[in-house]
Amino acid sequence: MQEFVKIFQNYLDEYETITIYRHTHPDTDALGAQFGLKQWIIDNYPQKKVYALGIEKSDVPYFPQSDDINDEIIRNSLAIAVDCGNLDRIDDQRIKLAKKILKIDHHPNVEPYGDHNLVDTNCASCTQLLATIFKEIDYNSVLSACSTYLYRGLLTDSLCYKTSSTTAKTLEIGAYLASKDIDIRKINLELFDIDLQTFKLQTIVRNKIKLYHDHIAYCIFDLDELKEYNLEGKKAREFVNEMGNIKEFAIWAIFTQRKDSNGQIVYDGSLRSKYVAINQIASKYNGGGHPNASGIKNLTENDLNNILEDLQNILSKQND
Ligand SMILES: [Mn+2]
Repeated sequence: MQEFVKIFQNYLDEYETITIYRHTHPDTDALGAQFGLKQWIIDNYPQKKVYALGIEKSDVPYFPQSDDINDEIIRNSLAIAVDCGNLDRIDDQRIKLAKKILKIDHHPNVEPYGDHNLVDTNCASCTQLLATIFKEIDYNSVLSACSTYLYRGLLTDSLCYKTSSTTAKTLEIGAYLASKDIDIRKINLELFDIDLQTFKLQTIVRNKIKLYHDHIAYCIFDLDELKEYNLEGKKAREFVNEMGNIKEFAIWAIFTQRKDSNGQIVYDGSLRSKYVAINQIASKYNGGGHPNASGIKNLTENDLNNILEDLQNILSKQND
């Protein structure tokens, strides 16, 4: 960590203008890291100019909008990219214009695109890494607003300290941030309270769940239902996570109907699993993804039955 702190401080000392970047479709860790870092620089280096960039408009009310600046400013700046493993995924590709790039991240460093890469995969979140650096520099350098941004990222990327990436250090940094006059209750309400419509849709999903054999849960939304609930297929499939913490479910899925270009009814699906890898099966059905989270598309009614059977087969094999 000492090495990280030295590199970070040297870069900051050298540049008067700093531009900060996040990945596309930013999650709370990306936004928390970006605005937490910006706030920290404002609090600790008030004479420097610092901008948070990102083309996509964020609809999250508790993060500010991105700054709007011209290329010239970027050309004269140090770029710091947070929470982003590869350069292509950065939301403002003008990062390439900057004098130097400093990458600060917690994903595997497969693409070390920075002039320096401060990467620690042992951190549950990028915000954890940033807070660790700040604490090391000066225990008192993190103030309330900065801490609130960072704490949001820490909480969401660690799924409230539940992921396997959560360590004693994650909790230590959580305690450190909590000591900086933040409103923990308010942060949790903002992050995790859902609106009434979402709550009602969750209830609908729960009532629709069917079981295939004993450990595969699924639910299907047909065209009429999607219309009735005013839901796009993609949005409906996001409710797949509703089935994620049921002891009996090893694999769970949501399928949604749509009409293809020939007017035929086809199904798209989101698949999840607790332990067994399902991405091989997803790729057999016009899809793919991660071992425990995959998508499939353009299935016929027949495919739908077959995929359930295939999933049951890998489960049985697993249990043999
Ligand atoms: Mn992250």
